[in-house]
Amino acid sequence: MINEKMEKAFLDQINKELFSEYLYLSMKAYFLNLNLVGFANWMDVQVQEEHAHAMGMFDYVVERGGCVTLEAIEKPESCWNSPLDAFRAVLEHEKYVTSRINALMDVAEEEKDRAALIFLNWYLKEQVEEEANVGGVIAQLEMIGDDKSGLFALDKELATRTFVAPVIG
Ligand code: OFO
Repeated sequence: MINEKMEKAFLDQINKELFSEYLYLSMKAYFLNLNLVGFANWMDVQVQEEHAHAMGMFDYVVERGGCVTLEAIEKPESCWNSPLDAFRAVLEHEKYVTSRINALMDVAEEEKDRAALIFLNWYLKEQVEEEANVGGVIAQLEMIGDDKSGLFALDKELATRTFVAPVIG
């Protein structure tokens, strides 16, 4: 059974994951408005991933006998200055999420909740992957600069990203 402190920490993180889903949905709209459908597809996959992350924790809390109380989701930004600006915001956000996962693991350590630590390992590895992925797109956007054909080529590449439901835990 999950204790109250761990339950609260997990619920807080579920809210953060749902905010991530919301943020990337907002970015999807931004890219659709720019007619960059490949970038929008990349964000759509991100939306589905974040939903899966939230639901993974939701299922975990329920499985451990906890009670899920959902809080309001913060309003995300809706405008960015450029694709590069948006992706830099993604990286900043993912770094923040990584820090929150680490904080959640700190609580699990304090509470000697080893099952939670094992479960959260998956999320930590996922954060390493997410930051690397986003960093890769940022590097390409920096190389492209103002070159429209480069942006078009990258849009085509990002259109190929597909969602694969993660096996969490
Ligand atoms: Fe849930 O990994 Fe991004 O935020």
